[in-house]
Amino acid sequence: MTLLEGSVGVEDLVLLEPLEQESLIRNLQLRYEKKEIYTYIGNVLVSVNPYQQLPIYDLEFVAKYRDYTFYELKPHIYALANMAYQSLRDQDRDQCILITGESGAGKTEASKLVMSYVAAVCGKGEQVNSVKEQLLQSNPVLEAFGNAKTIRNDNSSRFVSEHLLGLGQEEALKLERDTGGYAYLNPDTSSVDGMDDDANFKVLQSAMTVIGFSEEEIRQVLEVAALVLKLGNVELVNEFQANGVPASGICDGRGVQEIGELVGLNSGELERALCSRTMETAKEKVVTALNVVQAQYARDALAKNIYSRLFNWLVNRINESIKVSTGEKRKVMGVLDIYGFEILEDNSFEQFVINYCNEKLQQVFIEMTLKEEQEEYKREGIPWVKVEYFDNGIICNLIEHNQRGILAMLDEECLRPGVVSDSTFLAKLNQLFSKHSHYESKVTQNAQRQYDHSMGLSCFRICHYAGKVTYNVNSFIDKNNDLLFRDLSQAMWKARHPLLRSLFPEGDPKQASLKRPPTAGAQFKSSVTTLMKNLYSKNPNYIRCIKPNEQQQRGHFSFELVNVQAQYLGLLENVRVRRAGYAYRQAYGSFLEREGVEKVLGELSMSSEELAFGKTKIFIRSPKTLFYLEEQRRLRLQQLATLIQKTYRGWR
Ligand code: AOV
Ligand code: MG
Repeated sequence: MTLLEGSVGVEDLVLLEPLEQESLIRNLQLRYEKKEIYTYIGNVLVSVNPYQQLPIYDLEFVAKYRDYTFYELKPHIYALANMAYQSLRDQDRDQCILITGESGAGKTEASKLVMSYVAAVCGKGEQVNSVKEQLLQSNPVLEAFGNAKTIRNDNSSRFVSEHLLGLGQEEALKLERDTGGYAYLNPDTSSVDGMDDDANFKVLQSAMTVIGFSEEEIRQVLEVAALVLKLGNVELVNEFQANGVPASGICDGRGVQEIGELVGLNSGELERALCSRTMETAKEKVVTALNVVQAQYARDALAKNIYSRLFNWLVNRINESIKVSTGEKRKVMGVLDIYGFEILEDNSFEQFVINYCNEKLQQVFIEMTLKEEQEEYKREGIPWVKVEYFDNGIICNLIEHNQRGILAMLDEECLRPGVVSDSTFLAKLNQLFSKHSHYESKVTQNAQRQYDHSMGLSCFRICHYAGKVTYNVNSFIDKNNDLLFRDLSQAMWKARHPLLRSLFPEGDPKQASLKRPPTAGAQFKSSVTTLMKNLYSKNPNYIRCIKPNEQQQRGHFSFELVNVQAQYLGLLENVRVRRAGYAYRQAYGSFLEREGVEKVLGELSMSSEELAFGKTKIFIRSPKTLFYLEEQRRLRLQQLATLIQKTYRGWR
């Protein structure tokens, strides 16, 4: 590995001198222009999307990276995958590979590369091979159901699918080939250059077979997916009750009949579920009619809900089948592809929860990096140097505190009897957090703070680790309440379709309790908590993905765009924490034992603060020292060469 700053910049940002946001981005740019898309921050991998196939992923590369340790070769995703794999195999530690970055930054590609590397190097044998196959085949399945074309990425991981069409099976599913015929499919995105829907569908089917789905299961999965599309075409019309109160009904067309045949659900049941709502109190049941707008909302909520449950079912089903083939006592390597920090022009509930998740990830990241450093110092027997860093616990708390956090306030407002609205929610926040150092709103802004005209009255602002984000509270209450009404889950449970029924266990009247299901915010918080527990129990490996330009074009590097992402990923803070103690460390060479190194360095009369001699490694505090040593080494080699040359001439 070349350490010195040369034409391709430093391979490890820890060695950057001077360390500033700008030099950091320039270094990434320099490397990107030389097609060096990978750079380290210690053992964290930064990856800049090349938007072109680079010849660095073939079996030759796999073989190379398998045989070397982390810093011996150029930075590469295979080096990281190899480190994780070896730690799993040799130290029996469960691994987690965390991949973050914004849409189109290359997260999914990175996760595929990690999986294919592990598949290529892990042992042979029938059992291993079948697990490998299943692992690799899980990708097309998840992509078919989880991806879609968006403005930012032609193959974005979303929970909407259009690849399902182009089936060759449309007869059985009664789907039309023309995607324009489905309200839920965006006609502009129905085809993507370079994507062959028919071929992809065959890949999907064979992948599902390899994973172990039976023909029957495959059929049922496709039927449920088809149901979602058909629901989108169910037309709802205005009706009026005898007393003139607006109600709604289903316009009984072909679509409704097809749904009946597809999943065994009669149109009466469907209509009742979509167009009315049952409220239960301790004493009685009250059925109210929904107007046409409410019914459309219910229909769309149901479709989204079926789809996301189907997707979760697929993920579980795949994991189960891999678990069965590996036997119970297995080690785990989890690959997590997580959407990064997001600041849009108008930020709502979705951005709020995504950014909360990223705030938590940042917290785990810093904590675990520090812990790892501390452990290494301990192992090496050198004293621990206290590291100053920004602890974002205060922001996490502002959001998630059980009684006094923003999420708790939102839930309280959603459950409170009486007139609640987004503005009563905001008023509550303003009252509670007016003095909080990471909370701002138009109301709380006082003389000391600059009055900011860009912030609307219906907004609050959080100072996240990555920057300030202004959230508009409009629809927070509704989105938090976005639960599936019991009428809908009960109707789904009544369908005669085995898979569909199994997706709605709470629809079983015997299961129905009067307890209110958790809000969207509470569900999100609990999954974040589970994720954090999971991370703390595993050895984490980080990949930070960066998108170099908005045009999905090769060779273009936009300084501004990358700058913003680097800020959201907290790269500079990462480098600081990482080199707060000693920037650089390396194992004593096998030829030069500890004493030898000490002696040589002693001769160079280095300051003792600059170096620490650990049990197996030497630690160097600042990059300057390292560069100085490298320079000395180069000079000595030159002297030596000259000397040899002279001697040689003398001989002649
Ligand atoms: P994402 O997963 O981060 O976005 P992808 O992994 O789908 O992004 O990458 C987007 C596109 O960039 C891919 O379809 C490839 O064309 C290209 N790409 C990414 N990484 C590489 C690479 N290492 N080599 C070559 N091309 C690459 V999203 O799922 O939208 O958040 O929701
Ligand atoms: Mg993706």
